[in-house]
Amino acid sequence: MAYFPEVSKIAYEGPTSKNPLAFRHYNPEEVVEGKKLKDLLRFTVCYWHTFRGTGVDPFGSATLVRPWDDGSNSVENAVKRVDVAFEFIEKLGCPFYAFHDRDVAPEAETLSQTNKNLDAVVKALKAAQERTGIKLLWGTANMFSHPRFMHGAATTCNADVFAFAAAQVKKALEVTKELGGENYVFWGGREGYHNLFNTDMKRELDHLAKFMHMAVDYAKKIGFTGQFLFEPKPKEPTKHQYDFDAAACLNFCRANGLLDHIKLNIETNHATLAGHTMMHELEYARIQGALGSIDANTGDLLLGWDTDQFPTDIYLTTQCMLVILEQGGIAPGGVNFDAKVRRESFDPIDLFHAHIGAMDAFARGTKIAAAIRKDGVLKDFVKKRYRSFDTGVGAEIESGKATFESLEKYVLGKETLNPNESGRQEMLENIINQYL
Ligand code: XLS
Ligand code: NI
Ligand code: NI
Repeated sequence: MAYFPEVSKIAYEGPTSKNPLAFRHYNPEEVVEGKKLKDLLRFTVCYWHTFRGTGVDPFGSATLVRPWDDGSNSVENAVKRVDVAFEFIEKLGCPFYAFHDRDVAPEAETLSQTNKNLDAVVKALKAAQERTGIKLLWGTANMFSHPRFMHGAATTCNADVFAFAAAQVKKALEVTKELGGENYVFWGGREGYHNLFNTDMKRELDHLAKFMHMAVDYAKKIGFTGQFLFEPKPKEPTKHQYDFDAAACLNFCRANGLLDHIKLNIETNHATLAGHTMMHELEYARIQGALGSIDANTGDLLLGWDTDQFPTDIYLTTQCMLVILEQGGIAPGGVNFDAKVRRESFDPIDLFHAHIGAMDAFARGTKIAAAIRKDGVLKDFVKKRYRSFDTGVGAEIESGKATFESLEKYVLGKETLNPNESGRQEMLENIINQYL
């Protein structure tokens, strides 16, 4: 049975194509910086927005038309959705998908029944993966929707809820392994707080560290060799999320001996909510060897919340790819479209338009970034800008030889300092525009 009968496999038709259901820039076989685009970008469809999104917002109910969904919480409905999802992902030509345990299978009254539901759907997912060759980029656990997690999961004040969360992640790791998932993600969910009058921050952070160590230990025990990813987000749902941004996450990992086990999953809309650009967050993670994967979406700068829109801005994707190409790719991570169609875009076919546009935007950004890198325009400028540290006193500073005394002596012995040079920001911005 075809759930998208009006769509056949989306083909690459080149930049002049007027067909809205074709790629203009994403040619999976095209080689950029030595890698096929499909292997470099590792595009991923995310199950929660694309197959569980309904279009609800705080002011209105569901709007999205999903004819295959009977609206029930049954396992049958969940298994049927697997067929829909894989037909969609296959027609789109996306090599990966990602999910939360609770998006793919319904939660029941008891944990044991919930696990059985999950097993039934995992069986269907596994068969669909084998049939289509589509792979799992990452799995994760939803520990924020159910009311039990109102105070958080690993940072809850209720030890029973902590235990439940641990059992849930144990199972999520098992199924991620079963499905050959290449990564496992921790996004904080409700790991944060609203008010310090009722919060023991120290205890909560210690518990979170214990929880993540337990996950790392259990993964080792069951032979799950995928990469762990920590996803920063500054706010929403809590006012203060502990995983605020890349810097906060890396500090947490470093302080708690987790740095060797965990990399970051950087999301565009979370970066901007934290008052950073995506490029800043990516570069901050990359220079510390911690850039693991990305949640590729975009926010709306006029709205102050996580709107999770599909990325279409070539300037943004170019900036992302400048950093990703610099680190030689993103594998075993990928470019996951943690994005949802607007509630006014309610037809199933809008899912295709959204993903095609985002994939094309990333493919174009990749080629633009590669051209910029090939000509060395930024690299050469930046290298030259710091050349005073290549020799003489600068080299002594960098090598650790210099001290306050030696630097004072150096300055006292000099008539005048070397003059500053222009940062040429506008010129560089103009040069980048020549490539767009
Ligand atoms: C929510 C997060 C979430 C994670 C996975 O804002 O982006 O979707 O990516 O739990
Ligand atoms: Ni995300
Ligand atoms: Ni998000």
